[in-house]
Amino acid sequence: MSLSSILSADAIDGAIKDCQAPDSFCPKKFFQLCGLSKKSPQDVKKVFGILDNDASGFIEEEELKFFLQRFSPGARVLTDTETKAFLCAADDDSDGRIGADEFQAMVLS
Ligand SMILES: [Ca+2]
Repeated sequence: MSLSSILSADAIDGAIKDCQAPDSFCPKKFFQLCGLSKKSPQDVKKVFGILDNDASGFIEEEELKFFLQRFSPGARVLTDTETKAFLCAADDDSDGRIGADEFQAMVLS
């Protein structure tokens, strides 16, 4: 399973280019630009599985840092500020990591 089977390469490129400058990443905007906001809950869950690199059932801060690189290997890593803001925005139960339900709620709401 890879992201390119769910999202179009052009949409991914566009979303990555939009946040090339450090600290310009906005998760909501990214999910819209790459087309994920319009996908089914099942597809969003598949994407979650790819982002959860160690298959722990959660996206931890260390994995979140490399968020853009899962979409495109040449993309930059997120800055600490972006990683923390992303985590805060999604982490409803404040356990310091993003669960599948939290990810889905963030992407689809
Ligand atoms: Ca994980």
